[in-house]
Amino acid sequence: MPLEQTFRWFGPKDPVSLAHIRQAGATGIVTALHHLPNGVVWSLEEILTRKAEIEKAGLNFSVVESVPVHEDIKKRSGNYLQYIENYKQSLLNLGKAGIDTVCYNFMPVLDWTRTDLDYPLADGSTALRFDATEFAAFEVFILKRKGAEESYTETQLQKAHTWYNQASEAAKTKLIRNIIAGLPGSEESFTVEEFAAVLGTYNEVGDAELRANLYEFIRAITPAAEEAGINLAIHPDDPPYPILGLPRVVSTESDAQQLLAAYESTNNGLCFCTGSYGVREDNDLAGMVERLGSRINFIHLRATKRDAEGNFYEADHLDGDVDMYGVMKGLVLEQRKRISEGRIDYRLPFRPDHGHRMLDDLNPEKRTNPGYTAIGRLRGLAELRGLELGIARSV
Ligand code: DNO
Repeated sequence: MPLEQTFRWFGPKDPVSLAHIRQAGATGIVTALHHLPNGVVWSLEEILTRKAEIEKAGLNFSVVESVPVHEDIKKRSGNYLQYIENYKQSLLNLGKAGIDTVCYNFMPVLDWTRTDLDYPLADGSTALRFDATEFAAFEVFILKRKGAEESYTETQLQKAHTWYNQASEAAKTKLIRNIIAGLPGSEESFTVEEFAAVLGTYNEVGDAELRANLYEFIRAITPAAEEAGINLAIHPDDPPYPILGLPRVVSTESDAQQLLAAYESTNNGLCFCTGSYGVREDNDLAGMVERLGSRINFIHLRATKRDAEGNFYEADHLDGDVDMYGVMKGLVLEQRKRISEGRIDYRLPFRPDHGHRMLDDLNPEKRTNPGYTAIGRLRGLAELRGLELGIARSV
């Protein structure tokens, strides 16, 4: 049996329709109630309405990505106790609706971060990219974050300064927008002033505090997930290291092991995002699947290509630095193991994460979500599906 092939869908406003997703060959939908503000309870009624819409198109509501975690929970401040109760209630309601997988992340303030959303590749398509120099220019010279210089070497600062001096106003505005105006699926968006103020609210929350808050959160919600029959899947940090002076605690294999140990249950599991973990050279992805496989509840497959200066871009799904063969082989074996052990969670939903802007999507008139074009992801899914079939037939 193949791993479950899924596609992310941003709801009725997504320019990529459910009908098109079905033609891409995916059977499962990954989505969220994006119209609800962060922190509120997802009502059974709203969940069922969305589910019916998906099923009407001949697809399954496979994974929720994400039920967002309120900033108060990450900081254990303000109304965090209430927000945790709300979170548990949303899980119970999702369980009642028959949903069994929920993704979330615990990144302070910003979800995924890129500097360039249309980086031209040699073949004429465009990709998402993270440019370390531009990011440094943003935080040191535009945001003027206190102490930001300390995260950079003299050479990096010089390069950032040169970029800042030479870039046009339009380029600067675009950079700001790319970083803080919210990428698809992000839960928040900010102006520069708002952003500086929000960063300040983390002054007292360092690595140790954020870790403790995450593990407390996991211990609080996993019993509700067990009751609801829901497998939780925490998405790693993207990029997988601290940025903007904010702590990041889901970036490495050791981080993953610690959070899994905080509550031993298959309901407390991982979203194995090869694109995020794969930005770090010290993350051995195929080895991680072998060692952590029994706790992987959801999978994002994508390959980044990094360089020595800390830049990376999103390469083709089977290209880049990720050993996609090794990862896929590990997943195929994990699924067989689950079936032989009688586990019910052997679907192992994966989605082609992001895709290039290519072919018809390069038309400037056409509205697309950065990273979430139909065509680029369709190519990714097609390649991954073929890789899986080849492996499954030969092992
Ligand atoms: C980006 C996504 C993230 C992810 C969240 C999960 O493309 O992988 O936005 O959905 O971090 O909570």
